[in-house]
Parts: sequence; C-alpha cells; structure tokens
Amino acid sequence: MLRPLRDRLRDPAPLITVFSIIRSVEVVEIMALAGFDAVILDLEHGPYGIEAAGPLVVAARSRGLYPIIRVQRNDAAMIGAALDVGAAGVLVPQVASAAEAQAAVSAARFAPDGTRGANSWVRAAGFAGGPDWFAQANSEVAVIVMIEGRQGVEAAADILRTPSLDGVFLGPVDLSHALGVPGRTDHPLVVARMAEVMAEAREKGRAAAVFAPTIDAARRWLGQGAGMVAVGVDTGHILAALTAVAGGIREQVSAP
Ligand code: 3PY
Ligand code: MG
Repeated sequence: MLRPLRDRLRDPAPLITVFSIIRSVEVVEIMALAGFDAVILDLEHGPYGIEAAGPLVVAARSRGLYPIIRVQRNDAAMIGAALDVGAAGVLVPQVASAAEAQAAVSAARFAPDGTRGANSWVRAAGFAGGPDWFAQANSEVAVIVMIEGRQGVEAAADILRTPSLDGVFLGPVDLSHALGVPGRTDHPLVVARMAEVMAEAREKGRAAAVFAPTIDAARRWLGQGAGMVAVGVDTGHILAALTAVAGGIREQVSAP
C-alpha cells in the first residue's frame, strides 16, 4: 500500500518520476521495476484519454508506483475524473495565476474544502459508496500545478500561497518557448527563472517539482532542493535504449 502522495511530498527524500505517453500497462510496470517512485500519466501530450488511464493506474499501484495524472488542461471535470479513476495526485498544466491555482485545488477537493463532484462508487473509493471516504480523499490526494509561462512565473509568489496546494511543477520546455528561447531548457534565462521559483517554493514549505530532460539536469535540480524530478519521457528513453542496442549490433556486423 502506498502512503498518501500528499504526505510523501512532505518527505525530505525527493520523488523520482518519469512521464508516460505510451499508454501501456507493461511500460508502467517496467518503470516501477526500474526503480522510479512515481509515473506521470500524461493526458496532455499522450495520445489517450481518461478511458485508458484506469488500467495504467491499477498497474502502477500494483507495483508500488504512485500514479499521477497530468490532465489535459485546468478543467474541473477532467481533474475530478482523473482522481475518480484512482490517481494519487493530479498535475495541472499552464497555471498562470493564483485564481487558476485555486480553481485546480477546488476541483480536487470535496466540500467543504472544494467543489469536486462527489461519487463514492468509483475506483478511488474502493467502489464502496461509503460516506467517510470524502474527507479521507481530501487529506490524501495531491494537487500540483505547473508553472511554465511568463505569467505563471510572475505570479509564482501568489500561486504558492494557495491554501491546500501541495506543490508547483516547473516546466522548462514551455517556459523556454515563453521566454523566447524555444526548446533550450538549459538556457540561463530559463534556468534562472526556475531557480527563483524553486527557492520561493522551498521558503514557503511547498514541494517544488521539475521536468528534467536529462539525468544531468535532474541531478542539478535535485542539488537545488527539488522535491520531485520527472526525468524524461518513456518514448525518448525507449528510443535511446533501442538505438544503443541496434547501433551496437550494427557496429559488430559491419566491422571488417
Ligand atoms: C514542460 O517542460 O513544459 C513540461 O510540460 C514538462 O513535460
Ligand atoms: Mg509543458
């Protein structure tokens, strides 16, 4: 059984995670076996919807991997559905203001803490229909909002004050576009803004998560106190691993 993600995010030990856009139960299980703490099931960039997310959540939990769902956008119905299928937490893209962060949090918490649509016959509630589950879900589910645009960075201090928000997640890919250096996630302009927000999050006692395209970048952010690092995307890792294998064999075959 996994501890609630909300609690786990308060631990000093960082969570090591990875994005998954492949929609495969087997890939999710392999991530657990490889040693990741969590998987981010990516409904923003993965070519699949909430219908496919349930089995992936079950696969992750069965292997002791936290399933976090990145919803397509900051939409109350999408956030509620992601939690109903059993996600340990939601990641909400492109949050640009405290009001947007508040809306995301509200969509993830049942009354009186928020406005999440209530049904306790869903997987997240063990299909049991009991009244006690709502308060428990409020205390266990993690809400992390992504800061990945100019406005978001500028509003970071206010976003970080949102009650009941568990953390912010810095997205260098979108931020690099917003700052005029598209795709250059290591550009000093991008890194400096991310470092500022990360320091602010730490000061306010909120988890700061980050996307790191490479292991080196992940190590750097961990060194700066990131509480969660998502290292790359499953497609990229599989391509790199298969390319190394095929390339190695070809070298051997074509050697004189
Ligand atoms: C970003 O860096 O923009 C992300 O959304 C990470 O996947
Ligand atoms: Mg992004």
